[in-house]
Amino acid sequence: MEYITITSDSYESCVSEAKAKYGERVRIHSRRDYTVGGGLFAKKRNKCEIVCYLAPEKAVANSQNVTKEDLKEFEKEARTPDPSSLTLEEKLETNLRKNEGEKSRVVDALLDENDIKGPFRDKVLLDFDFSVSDIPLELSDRIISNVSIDHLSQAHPKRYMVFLGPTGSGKTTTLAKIGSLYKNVGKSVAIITLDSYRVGAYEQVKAFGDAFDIPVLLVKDEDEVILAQEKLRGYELVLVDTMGISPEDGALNLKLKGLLSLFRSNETSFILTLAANLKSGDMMKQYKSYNAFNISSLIVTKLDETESIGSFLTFAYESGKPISFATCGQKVPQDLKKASTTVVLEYLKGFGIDVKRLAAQLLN
Ligand SMILES: Nc1nc2c(ncn2[C@@H]2O[C@H](COP(=O)(O)OP(=O)(O)OP(=O)(O)O)[C@@H](O)[C@H]2O)c(=O)[nH]1
Ligand SMILES: [Mg+2]
Repeated sequence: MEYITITSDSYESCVSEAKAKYGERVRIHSRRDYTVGGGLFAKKRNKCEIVCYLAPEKAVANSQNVTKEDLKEFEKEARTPDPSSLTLEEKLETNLRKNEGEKSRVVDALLDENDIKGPFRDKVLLDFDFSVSDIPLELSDRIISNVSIDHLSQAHPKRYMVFLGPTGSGKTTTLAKIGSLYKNVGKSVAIITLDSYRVGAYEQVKAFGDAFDIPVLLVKDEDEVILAQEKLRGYELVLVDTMGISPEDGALNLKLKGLLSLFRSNETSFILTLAANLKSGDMMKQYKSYNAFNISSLIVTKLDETESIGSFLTFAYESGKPISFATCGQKVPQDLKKASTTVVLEYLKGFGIDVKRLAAQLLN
């Protein structure tokens, strides 16, 4: 049997078109309602698609002497009731079921595409209201309302900010960007680096310090930490760079812990810096290996090297820690963003949310 698909703006216009083209033999096999366009600015449009087939001529002309084949056709037809014969409640019920199936597929696809998994996905989907007209908007709203942003430490950073994280995650580069950011708003900023291990580490951070007129002190042991703290007593913000360590390197871990224990906890924030292109499970492993430092917030780096911020959001939710900054490139100091819901929205994929346009509209 040949099936014909007709698409239009409403069910009624689909049926009119089918009847005009194929006459009284046309039977509706199925119907699908959906929307196109949308996002924050583009208006959504309702569309309807029907799949029809033509009943055999003899079955229409002569309902007596029906063959088994005819009966099968009529049974098939009977399972797909003619929508014009349904009550309003039945119609609503049928549409609702079809729409919910369709909408939950859209939700799953968006969450999969953004690598949003585990407890975070469950939380986002808890009591999800599939009756809303704009599913991507509802979903993005639920995602951002379950993301914790550390606005307080952005506005009032503690005196010591310690940058922790695996090798190459972007600690030193991000520290330089943040140093420049606070210097530009009038804070006196200094840097202490504990990284006397990697060749060129001091030269790298010193070059950033020189570029932004920020003093840099290299400390190698616990006595030097105390001396550096005394020397920098007059500075409002002291950024502390650390060496990237692997969780397996017990000796270096111990050394770092010893040095960092000299920073008083009430005036120090320990920040974990992780690259966005890691899988959420690997981020969690890293987080656990730094847990002894009492991490207070998270920085996500290298957003420019990944498709979506979803893995990081999945991890951040599981860790229970807020996000303070995000970086999106190698340029110092430009490629730094204070974490915000706008940044999160900007890096969600496939939601059709034009954040740049939104920002431009808000500014006008
Ligand atoms: N694409 C991209 N690269 C970045 C970003 N942040 C840092 N990088 C690059 O990542 C590399 C490592 O950055 P570092 O700041 O040296 O990383 P680190 O964590 O201090 O590394 P170690 O001190 O060796 O542990 C450098 O080439 C940076 O330019 C970012 O947001 N995007
Ligand atoms: Mg470094």
